Amino acid sequence: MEIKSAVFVTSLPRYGDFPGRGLPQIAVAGRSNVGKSSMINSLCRVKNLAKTSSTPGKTRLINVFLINNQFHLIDLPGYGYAKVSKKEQLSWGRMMEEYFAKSETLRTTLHLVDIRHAPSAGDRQMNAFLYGSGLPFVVCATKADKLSRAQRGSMLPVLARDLAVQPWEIIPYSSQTSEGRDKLLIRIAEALSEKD
Ligand SMILES: Nc1nc2c(ncn2[C@@H]2O[C@H](COP(=O)(O)OP(=O)(O)OP(=O)(O)O)[C@@H](O)[C@H]2O)c(=O)[nH]1
Ligand SMILES: [Mg+2]
Repeated sequence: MEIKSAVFVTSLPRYGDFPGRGLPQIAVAGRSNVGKSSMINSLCRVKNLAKTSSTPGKTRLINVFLINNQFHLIDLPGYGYAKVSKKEQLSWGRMMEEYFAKSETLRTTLHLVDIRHAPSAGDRQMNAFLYGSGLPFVVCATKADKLSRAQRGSMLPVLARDLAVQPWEIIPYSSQTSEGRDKLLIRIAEALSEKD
């Protein structure tokens, strides 16, 4: 699959308000600052399509992008950002619950984890939630450019063990070098064609 067009559609404080339900969806989930928005930009090859920031907690809304007039790419707000209040954490939780409950056309979730670190408690919770809901997902290990081959070789089994997937199922990804982009586009195309 090649991405020929990518446009921003809307930012939603509540998924229930989204009028564009119906098209298939691919969601991007992960800790704050893990590289969700950067991955969307590098996948689509559009520089500032999704807003990125070195300050975690930038994406507080569900951002929707329309790709190839064919499917919606959903940039979900990140979890695990220490500086958010209890109230904000609760509202994040409700937002995500509503999203996963109502996104009938969700084909797969790209679960992003940082390749440099063992999964956080939030990563493991997200993973348990995806497993528990029977939702298909793809683990992408972001910021792959920051590790050497040898360091990677020792991290992938750790990620695989903690997230209960096989090491070879994980896609190492770098928004800076586009490593993993072709592989991920193939997985997305597969996910989109599965129920068509
Ligand atoms: N070296 C490197 N840096 C990256 C990569 N992906 C993201 N970053 C950096 O990580 C920081 C966070 O990236 P974002 O894409 O904004 O992260 P996010 O997951 O969308 O964060 P929130 O919206 O806060 O949840 C930015 O400073 C990016 O430049 C990558 O593949 N390699
Ligand atoms: Mg973001």
